[in-house]
Formats: sequence, C-alpha cells, structure tokens
Amino acid sequence: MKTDFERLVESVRRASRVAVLTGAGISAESGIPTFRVAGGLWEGHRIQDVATPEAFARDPRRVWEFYEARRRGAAKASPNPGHVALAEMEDRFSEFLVATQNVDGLHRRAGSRKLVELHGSLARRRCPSCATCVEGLEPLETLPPPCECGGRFRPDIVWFGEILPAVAWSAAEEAARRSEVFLVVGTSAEVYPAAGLALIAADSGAKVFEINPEATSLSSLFAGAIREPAAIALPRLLGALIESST
Ligand code: BV8
Ligand code: ZN
Repeated sequence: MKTDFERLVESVRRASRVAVLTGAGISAESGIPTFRVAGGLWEGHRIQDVATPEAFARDPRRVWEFYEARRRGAAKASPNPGHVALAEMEDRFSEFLVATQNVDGLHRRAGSRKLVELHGSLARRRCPSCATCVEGLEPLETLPPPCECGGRFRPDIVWFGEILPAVAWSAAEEAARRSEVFLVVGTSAEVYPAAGLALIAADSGAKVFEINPEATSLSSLFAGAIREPAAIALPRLLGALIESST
C-alpha cells in the first residue's frame, strides 16, 4: 500500500502544471506565530479590532501598533527550508505558482518569483488619499505614518470585508483551474476566497495534497495528506524530484 507521500511524489513527477496555496503554518518554523494556535496572532486581538477597515477608521493608531509589531517580527525572521524548497521547485514545471495568504514576505525573500500575495504585504504601505505606495520593512517611529499629501498611510494588507487584489486573485484562480497537482500547505483553510482555490483545483480534476501536521475543514476532499511540518515535507519532496531527474 503506497503512502500518501509516495503518491504525492508520483503525481508531481508526472505533472507539468503545479500550484500551491500557503498559509501561516509555512512560516511557523521561521518563528512567526500562526493565527489560531494558543498565543497566536489574534490572541488578545479580536480580528474585527485590528484587521478591518472599520477598525482602522475607528482607531488607526491601534491598528498600526498591531501591524508595526508584525513588521518588526517579519524583519527579524528568515525563510525556512519549506519556503526555499518551493522557490527551488518553480522552474521544474512548465507552469508553477505559489499563492500565499501570508503577508510576511518570506516566500519572496526565499527567492520565489512565481508568487502572488493574495492578502497583501507587511512590507508595503499605501496612502488612501493620493495612492502613494511605499515599500520597506524599516521600523516606523510615527504611527500612523503621515503622507506628504497630508493623509496617513495604511498597511497595504487585505482586511476582512475587503476584496483581494484582482491581478493576484485571477492569476491564482487560473493556476488552480489549470493545475494537475495542487498543494495546500500550512493553512487551516477557513478564510475565503483563498481556501476556495483548493476546491477550484479539485473540481478541475487536480490531485490535491495537504501538507499540515493537523487535519483541516477541507481534508476529506483531498487526495492525500502529509502530516508533517512544511520545512520537513517540502525539502523531502524536492529531494525526491531531484533524485528522479538524475
Ligand atoms: C471578502 C491579512 C468580500 C490580514 C487576512 C465565505 C464563507 C465564509 C466567510 C466568508 C466567505 N467569503 C468571505 C467571507 C468573509 C471572510 C472570511 O473568510 N471570514 C472567515 C473568518 C470565515 N473573508 C473576507 O473578508 C475576505 N474578503 O470576502 O471580501 C467582498 C466581496 C466583494 C466586495 C467587497 C468585499 C478577505 C479575507 C482576507 C483577510 N485578511 N490576512 C493580516 O494578516 O493581518 S486573512 C488571515 O487569516 C491570513 O492571511 C489567512 O488567510 C488567515 C489565517 O489562516 P492561516 O494562514 O491558515 O493560519 P491559521 O493559524 O488559521 O492555520 C495555520 C495552519 O498551519 C494550521 O492548520 C496548522 O495546523 C498548520 N501548521 C502549523 N505549523 C505548521 C503547519 N503546517 C505546516 N507546517 C508547520 N510547521
Ligand atoms: Zn497621500
């Protein structure tokens, strides 16, 4: 009886179009807390108090304090072998895309280029008044950071109730629809429309595999599950691909 990992390797070896959805779990081994585990990000902060446009309108300083703490955490963190394995995999397929829910920028820092950030990035801020956008993870002393136009910057992050960036979303949707193998890595798959990408892939005939130490609300729909940390399972998968190509 083949293990799910052996079936994953077989499917990926045969595939030319692969897509990946990642969540906070892939950055856990980089020291960035996930959202829902004890001591996770939302602990002590109700989502609606820090990650909604209403919260920002009500108390922009509080929202910025929440994001500035995460910006400094992301600046201190480094990509782990899970991020690196995905970056090294991207040129092994005729079509490959990582669609991440993470705003920590670690996929990009690991060298991923075939990447879309569905929920924005901690490294960007934009001014709703004049649309100026600034890139950088340097510590911000003044919160909210003022804009020359007299406005104030907001984190360039997709908050609850806000639509996802159209270009990133349509690229992710297209990649999921066309994928032969779709990996769901380190996400509880509870936030939509991102989690819906796995369903789009499954409905389009892709083999969907989950890489997560724990089961999620969608696990029963998938072809297989690798119950290991991403920083272990993804380098192992890359190793199996390299082995088979030499
Ligand atoms: C919108 C940026 C509408 C902010 C984020 C359909 C059904 C139900 C609800 C909705 C629906 N459609 C829309 C909604 C509402 C809402 C939603 O989904 N609510 C949820 C809570 C039910 N969605 C929205 O509001 C979206 N917008 O729908 O707009 C619209 C349409 C038209 C016009 C106007 C508006 C916007 C959603 C995006 C919100 N922003 N992030 C920030 O980061 O501060 S979401 C944020 O939470 C993350 O980006 C991520 O998406 C989510 C957290 O989930 P995960 O990343 O999965 O993290 P979690 O901790 O939950 O799980 C970690 C997993 O990793 C666990 O399973 C664990 O076992 C595993 N793990 C741990 N260690 C490891 C590991 N795995 C591998 N290796 C390890 N080492
Ligand atoms: Zn401005």
